[in-house]
Amino acid sequence: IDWHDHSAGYEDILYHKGEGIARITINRPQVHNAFRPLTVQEMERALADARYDAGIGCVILTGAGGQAFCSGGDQSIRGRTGYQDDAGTEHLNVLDFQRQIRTCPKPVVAMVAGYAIGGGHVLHLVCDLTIAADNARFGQTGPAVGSFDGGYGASYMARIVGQKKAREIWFLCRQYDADQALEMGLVNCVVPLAELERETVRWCREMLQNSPTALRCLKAALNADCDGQAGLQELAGNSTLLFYMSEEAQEGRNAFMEKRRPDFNKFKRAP
Ligand code: 2NE
Repeated sequence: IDWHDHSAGYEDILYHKGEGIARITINRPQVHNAFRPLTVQEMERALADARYDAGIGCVILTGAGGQAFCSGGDQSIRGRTGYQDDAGTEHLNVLDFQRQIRTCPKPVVAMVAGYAIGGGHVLHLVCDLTIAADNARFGQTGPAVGSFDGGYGASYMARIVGQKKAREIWFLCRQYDADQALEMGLVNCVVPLAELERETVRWCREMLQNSPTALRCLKAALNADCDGQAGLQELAGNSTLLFYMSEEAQEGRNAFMEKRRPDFNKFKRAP
């Protein structure tokens, strides 16, 4: 793929676009792509850009170096209440980014080589699809390092792998290889490391052939099943979007603007 570099202005990530795909790469390989607040802020900025770029149909999230997708929060800057930025303010802003991935109306695909561990594991979990290299290793470390993710990291994980397995993953802090992850339903496929990007792009291209509105509504529908009223809001927002496109809805707006009574009688009621 002919990637165009949009990384200027970013410090902790690389950002590329090509053929309707945006690729966000965590670029801190010296710490297995652990994130600090700045890393998360930059991923948020890039994902917002990808969302609002009408030329982009899906997003790849990955890590640089081939040895790690992401190893979670950078423990060297962990303070009393979160991860410290340069001003000393402490954040758990990765939780906002998780929600941003969920509510992005375009598919977000995790492309995982090497470690997806701790908060990095939860990041791949909340992506819509995960394509794993054969060197990928998955797991949670929270209870071993004095942390946990009781949000998507717990309940959404349990929806994917089941309650017993989710408790095993969290309570024992083991690591699982790519084949074990595939067996648990944690990833969509496993390919040799050398094939990882080619295969991920192949999945993206297939999705790009399909109706973007259908994908958008399906993502919202699948989210709604897990996300309570926020999920219903997201799904309902898509209904509003589709309704705005109809003549019936436009009649309401037009009548208001033309200061007349709307004529909804001309629209047939669907059975
Ligand atoms: C990922 C893992 C298992 C890899 O082990 P190994 O032995 O292959 O590599 P090593 O030597 O541990 O790591 C290489 C370098 O990366 C740093 C290491 O300290 C080491 O640095 P040097 O000794 O070469 O200077 N590094 C790796 N992960 C880091 C991290 N997360 N923060 C800072 N430096 C890191 C092994 O490295 C590992 O277990 N890493 C820690 C995983 C972890 O516990 N992550 C945090 C979980 S909590 C979390 O992410 C979280 C949350 O639970 C809730 C909200 C927000 C965040």
